[in-house]
Amino acid sequence: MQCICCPTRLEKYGVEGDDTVNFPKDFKWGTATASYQIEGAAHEDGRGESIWDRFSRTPGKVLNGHTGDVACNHYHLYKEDVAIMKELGVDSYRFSIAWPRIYPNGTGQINRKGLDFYKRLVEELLEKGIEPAATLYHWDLPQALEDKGGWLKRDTARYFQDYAAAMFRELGDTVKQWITLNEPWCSAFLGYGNGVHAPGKSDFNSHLHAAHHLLLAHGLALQAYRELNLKSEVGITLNLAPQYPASDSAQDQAAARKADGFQNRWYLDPLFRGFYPQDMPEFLAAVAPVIQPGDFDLISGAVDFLGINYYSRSVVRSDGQGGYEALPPQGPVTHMGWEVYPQGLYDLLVRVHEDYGPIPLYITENGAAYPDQVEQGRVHDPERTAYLQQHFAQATKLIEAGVPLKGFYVWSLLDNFEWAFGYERRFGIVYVDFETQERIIKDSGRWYQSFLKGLARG
Ligand code: IFM
Repeated sequence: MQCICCPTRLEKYGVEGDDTVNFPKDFKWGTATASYQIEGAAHEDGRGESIWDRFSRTPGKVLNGHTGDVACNHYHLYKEDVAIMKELGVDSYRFSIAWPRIYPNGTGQINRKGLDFYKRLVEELLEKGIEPAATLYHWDLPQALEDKGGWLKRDTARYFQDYAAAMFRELGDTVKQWITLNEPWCSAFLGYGNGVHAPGKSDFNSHLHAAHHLLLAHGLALQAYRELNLKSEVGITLNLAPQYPASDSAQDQAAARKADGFQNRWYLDPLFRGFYPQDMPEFLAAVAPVIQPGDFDLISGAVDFLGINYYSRSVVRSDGQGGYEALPPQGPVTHMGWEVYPQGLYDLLVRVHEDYGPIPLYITENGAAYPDQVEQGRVHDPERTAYLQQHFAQATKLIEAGVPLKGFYVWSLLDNFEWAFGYERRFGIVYVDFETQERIIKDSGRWYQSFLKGLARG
């Protein structure tokens, strides 16, 4: 790895014990968002219904009955938002494309007006010197496809390939990084396993069918991408969380291994080894009926990078019956109730690198929700700043340890629709007043800005 380093002291930002920050000059610093969480304009320019439109309208599913109808109105305010990113000084912006804006029914004719929005966004970003990084699927499946069975059906993976291929053709290398799927574990388990996310189905075994079809969709999209010989990069983003055993006992160690199988290896193994974890017999039996010859060749096609979303860890112990249970958080928590555990980022990426690498890695999401308030036009969020500082410090340790970490995207640029929590959980480094759509850069955003100013970048 080329390492023309710029020493910047995180110490001066109050991170104890962390010395010199050695970020390569070409390290990408960014912020991330997702279509349904920020765009709004749910009924404009021919956009079709997504599973989140339907789900958020189902009583009791989303806190306070919030929906993404308006969200941050980014569809109309994208220029203002790109200007904020420019002011912050980020290199790259990770956004997602809403499939139902492109294909209102999931398939068929492209809705040019929907596509034009992303063309305008990409153009604006490039004009401001910010690299576009686009995720093709961040959970907003067209409802029309869900009506045909959604991710429980193999056809959905084929429709996704068509949609992905169209986006590769239309936007091509203007997007510097393509991410096929965001967090397939969430789409599969939260959507079809326990039903806390759209489409709200709950059947443990069939969620593994959804997971398989999502992985297949990734593989098919990758195949379409390679056929076009594009010069940008393509990868996938997983939400991974290290699972630590509560004790040294053999039972707790086995429990942690199981939890790791469920959360991490069920996705990492097929992607990078070409098969599901063999130590998970119940899972293997459940998924067997939907696997077809050739699936794993597609799923394990070579990617240019792996995106990892890291927020927290779990500490697990044996439940005494061959299963496992998570202990309550062992330290300070964010507004989501997630433990703040920066060391987990280091442990996780070292492990992924050792077990599945070498593969370039990006942290495609990291950030924290806190109950922010506006005081005299300012938002003081020292906990979020500390959270970011501590995780950036782990990123430097990773680089020093030789892990090929290429970039870091803060989640999120804006406060936004936090899924089942509606607008009650604020992750932004930019505050959004959802009544007036006013944006206020929070202290954490200002900190990020001055951190970026201090770096020598190439
Ligand atoms: O808001 C989400 C995002 O959509 C996916 N990753 C986790 C974030 C925080 O919950």
